[in-house]
Amino acid sequence: MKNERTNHAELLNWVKAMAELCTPDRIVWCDGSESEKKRLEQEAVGTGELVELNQEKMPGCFYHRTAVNDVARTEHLTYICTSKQEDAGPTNNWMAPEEAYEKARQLFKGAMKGRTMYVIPFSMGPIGSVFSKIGVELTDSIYVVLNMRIMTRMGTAVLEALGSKGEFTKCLHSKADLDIYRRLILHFPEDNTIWSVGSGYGGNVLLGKKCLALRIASYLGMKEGWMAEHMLILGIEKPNGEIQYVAGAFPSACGKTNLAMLVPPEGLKHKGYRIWTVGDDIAWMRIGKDGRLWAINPENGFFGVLPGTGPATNPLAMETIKENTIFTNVALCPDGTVWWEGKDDNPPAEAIDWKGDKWQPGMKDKDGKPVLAAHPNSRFTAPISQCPSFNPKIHESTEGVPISAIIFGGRRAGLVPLVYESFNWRHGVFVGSQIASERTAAQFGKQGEVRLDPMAMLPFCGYNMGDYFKHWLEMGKRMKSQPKVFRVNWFRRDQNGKFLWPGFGDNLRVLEWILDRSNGKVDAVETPIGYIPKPNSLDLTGLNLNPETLKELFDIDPGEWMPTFLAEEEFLAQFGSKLPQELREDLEDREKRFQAVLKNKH
Ligand code: TSX
Ligand code: MN
Repeated sequence: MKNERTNHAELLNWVKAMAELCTPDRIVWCDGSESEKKRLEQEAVGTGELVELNQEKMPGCFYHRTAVNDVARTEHLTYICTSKQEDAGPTNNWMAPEEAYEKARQLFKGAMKGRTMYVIPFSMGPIGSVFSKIGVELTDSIYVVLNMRIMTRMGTAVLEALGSKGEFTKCLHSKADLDIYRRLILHFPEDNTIWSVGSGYGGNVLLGKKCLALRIASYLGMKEGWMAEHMLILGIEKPNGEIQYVAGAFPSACGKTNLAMLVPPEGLKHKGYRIWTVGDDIAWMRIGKDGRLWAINPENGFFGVLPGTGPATNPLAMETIKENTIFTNVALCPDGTVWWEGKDDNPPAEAIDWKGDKWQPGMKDKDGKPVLAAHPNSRFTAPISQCPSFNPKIHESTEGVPISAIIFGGRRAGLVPLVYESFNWRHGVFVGSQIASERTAAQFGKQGEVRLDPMAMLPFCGYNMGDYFKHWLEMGKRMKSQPKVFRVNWFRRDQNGKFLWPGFGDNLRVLEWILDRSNGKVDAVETPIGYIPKPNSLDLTGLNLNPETLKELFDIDPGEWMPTFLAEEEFLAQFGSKLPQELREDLEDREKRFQAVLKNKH
C-alpha cells in the first residue's frame, strides 16, 4: 500500500489487512483539518446520522441519537484477551486471543461494505510528551471521527510524530449491524490492539478513552512503571499564584465532572482561590525526576453526562457546551435546540425524545412512570479548551503537574465520613480498595445496593486487579515523596434522608483541609479508619451548618463499620495469591483498631 501521508510500513500493512477484512468501499485518512470536519458534518447531516442544531443559538453544535439498545458501555460484552486467564483476573471477562480474534473476524467480515473506512491517527496526551501514547482508530462511523476529533489530538501531526517506526495502539471499530448479539469490545493488551464491533455508543467506540487510556494503558503502566487511573485532576491556585493539584477517583454518578469544574462558594470568595480544570475522567501519572508523582490528562475534551447538568450544579459545563458540541441522546426541541432533565425548569412544550418519539412534559408510560426526554446516560462531547477554567499552559505541558493529594470517593448514605486521611501510602491503597458506591435510580439494578469498585477502576483495569494493587504499592515505594491519600463522601444523609453536606462548590472547604494536611499545616484527629479534621479545622464561613450536623458528618460507628468488613474481605479474597500481603495485614489491622475502640467503650 502506498501513501503520501506516512511511510510507516507496519501501519500501512495493518490498514490494508483490516480493509481486506471489512471491505469498505473506500479508505479516507483523516488529517484533522477544519475543512475535513465541515465536510464530514455535512455528509452525516445528509444521511441523518447527525442533525444540525440551531446555528444561531448553538454555533457548531450537532445532535445524534444512538440505537435504543446501544446507550451505555456493555460490560458483559467487554473482554480482556490475554494468553493466560490469570492475567485478566477474576473481575474481568476473559477470552483467549485466538478465539476472540476468530469470533470478531466473523463479525467484521464485510461489515464496512458500502461504507467508508476512516483512518484516525490520534495522540492521548500532548504530542511528543513522555506521557503520551499514539493510537490509530479505523472506523466506519463519522460520529466516531467527529467525537475523536474533540476527545483527542487527531490528524496529520500525529502521523508525523509516529514517524516510520513508532509504536501505536491498533484500534479497529465497526458499527456493523449494531446488533447487541453481535457486539464485542475486545482488548488484546499483549498485541496493543483493540477491536470493537456492533456498537455506536461512545464508551464502546471512542477507543482512545476507556479502551486505550484506561484498559490498555493500565496494562502498559504496570509493565512500564507508571499509572493510568480513572481520575479527575484539578488545580487550586492561591492568590500568591501557587497552584496545587489534586487527583480524584470516583465511581460513576458521583459528580466527577462537577468536581473538576468546581466554582468556589460565596463564603470562601475572600480567600481568592482560582480553580483550574485539568481533566474530568482520566489521569496518567509518572514519577518525576524529583521523586514526586506527576500527572497529565491524556484527553482533549469532555464526554460528559447531561441529565442533572445545569447552571446550579455545573455552570462551567454549561459554558463549555455553548458551541462546537455534539449532543447524544437528549431531546430535540422544535427550535433546533436541545433539552435534558436538569438543564433548567423550562422543558419545551413539545419535543422529540431521545428515542425519536413525540414528547411532552408530564408524559407517563403504561406503568405510570414519567417518560424521560433525555436518556439518563445522554452525553455532551465538547473541547476542553472551551471550559472557562481551562488553562492552555497546563494542558500542553509535556511534564504534567505534580500531584499533592489523591482523593477517593463514593456515594454512601451512611458509614463514610465527609473526609478522612489514610495513615500512609500503603494504607491509602487499602482505602482505595474499599471504594464503593450505591446505585442510583439512573443505573441498572437494585437501587441503593452497594457495590465495591476499587479505585473506581473495576470496569477499566486491563489486567488482574491483584497485580494492580501490587503495582500501586510498588509505585509508592519508588516515590521519594508520595501524595497524601484521602477518602471523601459528599453524599451522607440524616435519618430523614436529607443530605448532610451541601456539596458542589462547598467541597472546596474539604479540598482546603486536604491541602493543609498535605502541606503539614494542620493537626488532625486519629480514628480507627484514619485522620479526620479537628472540630475547627474546616473553614465553614457562610455555611450555617449546625454543630449537630457536623458531628453526624464525621461520626464513625463501629456498629456500622464492622459488618461491612466481610464483603470487603470476600472481595479481596477472590484474588487469591495475587492479593498483596500488605492488604491482608491492613484488613487485620483495621479490625484490631475497631476492637480496641469497642474495648475502651466498655
Ligand atoms: O456532583 C455532585 N457533587 C460534587 C460537586 C462538585 N453532586 C451531584 C451528583 C450527581 C452526579 C452532588 N449531589 C453533590 C456533590 O458534592 N452533593 C450532592 C447531594 C446534594 C444535592 C442537593 C443539595 C445538597 C446535596 N442541596 C440542595 O438541593 C439545596
Ligand atoms: Mn469515567
